[in-house]
Amino acid sequence: MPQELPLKIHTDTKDQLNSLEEVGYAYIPRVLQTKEISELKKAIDKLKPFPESNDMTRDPGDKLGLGKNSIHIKSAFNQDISLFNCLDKPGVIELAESALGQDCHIIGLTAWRTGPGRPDQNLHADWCPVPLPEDIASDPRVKIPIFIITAHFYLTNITETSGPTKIIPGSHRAGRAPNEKDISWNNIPEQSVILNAGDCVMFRSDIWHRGSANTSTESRYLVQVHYSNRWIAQRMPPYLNQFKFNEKLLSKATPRQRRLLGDHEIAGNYT
Ligand SMILES: O=C(O)CCC(=O)C(=O)O
Ligand SMILES: [Fe+2]
Repeated sequence: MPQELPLKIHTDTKDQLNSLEEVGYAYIPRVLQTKEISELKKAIDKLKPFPESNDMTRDPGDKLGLGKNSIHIKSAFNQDISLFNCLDKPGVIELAESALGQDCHIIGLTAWRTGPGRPDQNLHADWCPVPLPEDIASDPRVKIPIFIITAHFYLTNITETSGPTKIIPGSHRAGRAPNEKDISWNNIPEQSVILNAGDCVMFRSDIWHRGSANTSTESRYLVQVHYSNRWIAQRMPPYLNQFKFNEKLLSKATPRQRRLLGDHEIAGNYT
């Protein structure tokens, strides 16, 4: 039986940040209530894929080899107010800001519906920003900065058959991304993120993880908010000035939401 990832309930943001630094992820339970969950699922069902943004759907094309009923839509905040409001959910944004700086922003926001038959992803790191020899990366005196974190908002109860995210705790200390032969790190196996709809898990980009096969009959709904340190460029496809913010949604944004979308104070020599 696959091992379950320990999901510790943290007392405060400092304790959550400590978890991101020590084991590479933090659990934040009950971030979304029932009404928000159902609004978000409805919003995801209505999302329009833009091929020029490399959005993916099961049909036609199926570039990701996604399962039945699957979609993967980037910049999903731009299409619906409930997705827009995932930018700064209370309980989550405080951790993003304390890990990445009070001037952090999002580099993307992706909505997924992963249907029955969605295959296993390979174990990967989204980005390993500081490759190091393993003995240095694992030395407790070395604190590798966090540059990017992703918040996973699960909109479906997750069991072993619904395609849980798998994480190897502590693997950000490997100093490298996994190769195709790696199935564990430091004798620690991958572990399944089993939780309830409305719960959130935040993880740093250098942690080894993957999405797993959906062997159930239900689709798994997931919103990913990708936060980064301000110095990391935002990436909202289609590129070269073709992406246009949805003016109607932007007109309702709070100052913090605008900053998360890139409306920054000028800073440093590069602005
Ligand atoms: O589907 C998941 O649970 C994980 C997805 C993932 O790791 C990715 O999109 O890079
Ligand atoms: Fe990933």
